Amino acid sequence: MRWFVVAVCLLLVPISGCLASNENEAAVLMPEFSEVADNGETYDNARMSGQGFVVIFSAEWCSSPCHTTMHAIWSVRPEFEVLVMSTDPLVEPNGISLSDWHDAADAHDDTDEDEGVSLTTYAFMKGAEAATTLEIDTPGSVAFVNGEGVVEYLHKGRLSDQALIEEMLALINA
Ligand SMILES: [Ca+2]
Repeated sequence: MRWFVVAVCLLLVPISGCLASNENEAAVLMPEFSEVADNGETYDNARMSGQGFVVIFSAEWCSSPCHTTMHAIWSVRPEFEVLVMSTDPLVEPNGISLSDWHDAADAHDDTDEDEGVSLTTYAFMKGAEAATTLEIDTPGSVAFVNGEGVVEYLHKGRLSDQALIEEMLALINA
């Protein structure tokens, strides 16, 4: 059966690129997005192209497992530019602004004596449409995207496995 499919593809290649599209059919692309983050800068696909990047799908009101995941990635790769997108379409849900949200995430590892780290290079923004397109309906998922915009790995739920984070950053050449 397979030879037959290949034969048909060969016949169609000049008009449809049949073989090429078959090879790529499993590729999931980072959806189109353009969002203003809490730092006032606009992030979109064009800005992020040519480099591997990480998107944490979270929400303003998600502390667990979201904050754990954010700090786990920071501990593996401090000062890496991570996009933190909210799956909640509401502007300032529960009165929480993007800046409030960033502050709360920074405070996750604070103790009485020590403020720990601050996620200074993380950009917090809305992203419900992108999340929906990727079929992410709950906060706490992480997308590892390569320089061509392909989602190489989509992790659902808490991500605190440092070896796995290292491996996926290598996968996207980040
Ligand atoms: Ca902190």
